[in-house]
Amino acid sequence: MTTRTVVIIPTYNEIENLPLIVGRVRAATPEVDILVVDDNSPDGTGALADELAAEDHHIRVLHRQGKEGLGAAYKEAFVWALDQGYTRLVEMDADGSHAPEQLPDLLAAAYNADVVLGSRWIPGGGVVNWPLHRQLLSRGGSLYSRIMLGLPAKDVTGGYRVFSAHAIETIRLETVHSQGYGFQVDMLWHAHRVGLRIVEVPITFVERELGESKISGGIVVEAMLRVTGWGIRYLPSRLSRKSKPVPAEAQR
Ligand SMILES: Nc1nc2c(ncn2[C@@H]2O[C@H](COP(=O)(O)OP(=O)(O)O)[C@@H](O)[C@H]2O)c(=O)[nH]1
Ligand SMILES: [Mg+2]
Repeated sequence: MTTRTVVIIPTYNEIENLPLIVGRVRAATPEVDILVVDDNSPDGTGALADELAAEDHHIRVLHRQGKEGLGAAYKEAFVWALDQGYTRLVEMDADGSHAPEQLPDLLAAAYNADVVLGSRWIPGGGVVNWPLHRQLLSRGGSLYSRIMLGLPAKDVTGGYRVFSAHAIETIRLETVHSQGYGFQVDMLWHAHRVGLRIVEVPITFVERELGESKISGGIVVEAMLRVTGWGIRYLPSRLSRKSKPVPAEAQR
């Protein structure tokens, strides 16, 4: 089967970053397509995306009604991408934190995995200019999720990932309910439970220089509460089956 790859870039008020990230992706991986998923950004990011798409047939745009969070944007984009026949679906932030120049490394790993996680917290990975409180949140959140859920990864909250179409189909998106960044943990938790092959590839995450972060306390609390709830709910079965994957049909 031919490999067809799409890089999905969710945007909310990223008008300064969008042309930069799109240009870098096109230069680093000319054969892949790009889907910008804009939540009706007040700063006009969506209109700019349309202009870029009009000049380059590798670029497509999905316009959503309003800001509903990263999870909702990605879910709609995944459905679109499967429908279009893409075989590999990449998640990438618009703000330059995920270097397109490292995408070939992730795509190479995708030949032997269903889910490739760009990882800051394995040897060779790291962060640049990221405030200490964000590093602690990321490391702490990853550690907590590993303990509570038995997730087989060091960086569980990252948003630089490659999923095979098979992975997205097997995960069953209608069972993934997290809206904010907890979505990333949720996807990984689903992937793990259905027994998909997950690998981590080191990345260097560079904090944005333009625009503003959309993270909020509410997003962090949502993720924490969900992880705690899942951990408690699934602890008995984890203990009894020592982390044997649960078949897709058994998921709720
Ligand atoms: N479509 C869409 N994109 C979003 C939303 N929230 C965040 N993003 C995008 O998700 C990516 C990561 O967001 P960012 O604010 O940089 O998060 P941080 O890196 O964790 O501080 C960026 O490309 C944002 O524009 C949303 O509600 N809808
Ligand atoms: Mg960012």
